[in-house]
Amino acid sequence: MTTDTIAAISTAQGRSGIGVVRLSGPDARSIATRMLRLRDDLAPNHARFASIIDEHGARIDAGVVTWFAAPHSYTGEDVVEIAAHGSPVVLEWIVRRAITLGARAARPGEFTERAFLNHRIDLTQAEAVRDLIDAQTLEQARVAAEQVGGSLAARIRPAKENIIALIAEMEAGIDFAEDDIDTLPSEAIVERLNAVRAPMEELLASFAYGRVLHAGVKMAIIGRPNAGKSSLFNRLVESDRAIVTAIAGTTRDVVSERVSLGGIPVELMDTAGLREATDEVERIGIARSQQAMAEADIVLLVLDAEAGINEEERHLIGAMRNRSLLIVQNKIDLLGSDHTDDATLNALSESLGHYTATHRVSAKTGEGIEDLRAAILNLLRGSAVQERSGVLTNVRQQQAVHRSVDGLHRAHQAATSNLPHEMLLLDIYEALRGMDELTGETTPDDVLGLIFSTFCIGK
Ligand SMILES: Nc1nc2c(ncn2[C@@H]2O[C@H](COP(=O)(O)OP(=O)(O)OP(=O)(O)O)[C@@H](O)[C@H]2O)c(=O)[nH]1
Ligand SMILES: [Mg+2]
Repeated sequence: MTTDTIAAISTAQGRSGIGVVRLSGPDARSIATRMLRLRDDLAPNHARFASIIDEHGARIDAGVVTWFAAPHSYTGEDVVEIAAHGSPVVLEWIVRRAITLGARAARPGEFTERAFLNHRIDLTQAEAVRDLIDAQTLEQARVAAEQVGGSLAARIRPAKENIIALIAEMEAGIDFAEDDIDTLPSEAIVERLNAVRAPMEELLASFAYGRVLHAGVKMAIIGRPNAGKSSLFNRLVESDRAIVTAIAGTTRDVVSERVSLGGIPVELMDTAGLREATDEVERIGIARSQQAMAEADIVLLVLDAEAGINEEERHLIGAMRNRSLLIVQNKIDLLGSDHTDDATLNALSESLGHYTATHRVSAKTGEGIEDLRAAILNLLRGSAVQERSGVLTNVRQQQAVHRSVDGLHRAHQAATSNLPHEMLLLDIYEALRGMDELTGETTPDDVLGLIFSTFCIGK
């Protein structure tokens, strides 16, 4: 347990209706009461009206104060929250006053760090608190909220219990080998390792969705001039963000906008049409298009359905074989009413082989845009099913689970080659260590410090 008391403004910087200063630590309550005039004493989990007073008893503000008694608080320590009017001057004064009375200014994330150190939450829950605050889409928030509730730890719990049971039995077998206790047969060990490995591998696979959900993706819209890239871009971002004209070579620079697709943050980039540049500005613009294409996680190639496909586009498609590529045939409105059977379109689809799934849209009328959105979303999620409870959302978590799966894998090999149990145990311990690393039980202090330093002050 920590012995000092920390204080910080927990609400956002700037003016607001209400602002909250939070205190946590053994002296939280005594420090708070010395700057408050209360009609009724503080009581655990009860809000109290109070005047906030300076050292001479003069009133600075009035607010609502709540005391959460240890250990039933966010940090596990005594916590007092003073909700005053949201004036930065007042809130900063309250923190200064608390410091004068014996508190210390909290570091970023220190409240959550204390919650972790006091075993109120594990490391995945702490990370989820940060993710929840940082969420840019509702889907990110939902997944984070589940994780704050401990869904990730819950997901590995059965595997961890099984591993510990297996270790205990194997250790007993080694320790009492002379006392005639049966050592586990290799087949039984392999079977039990498999039972643990399967869910851990599934968890590892969840990172595909978690990463996309967490970090978002970049998507570049490319194609020849006048194909309708900017028009499509505007459709997808649902605003007239990029300039659209009938002049080929309208877009000269990369225009980007963040949108949420199915809750996944997507940075959409409209680019200059690819062709032989006619001047210096266009040359630079096209170089930037190439750059955007190289950086993008997904490339959306826009073809002009009426004009068909040219050699350059065919070449580009060939070069994108190992990338995530969506081919869009735009301007289908120009093909007449029965374009679903259009010979040019179908011929193109067939000629593309691997990419038969081209998407037919009209950026002008909006036809096909919803289907395109759905196709993009499918590609974003990849093979990963949309999982809500307990997905790995950062590289640290992924590496921890990786360590565990690697250990299980090696243990499996050792067991099938009948290596001595002492050797096998080393790998199984490694698997356990990976699990503990995920929840923070064996995470070194400097790593913890790094994690919590990415939090906001006051959380
Ligand atoms: N009929 C029809 N016209 C379209 C469609 N999409 C775009 N256009 C028109 O095609 C022309 C070029 O559209 P843009 O969106 O500027 O094309 P772009 O690919 O961004 O062109 P650059 O920026 O020059 O590379 C404009 O006149 C658009 O109105 C469509 O689906 N149907
Ligand atoms: Mg354009």
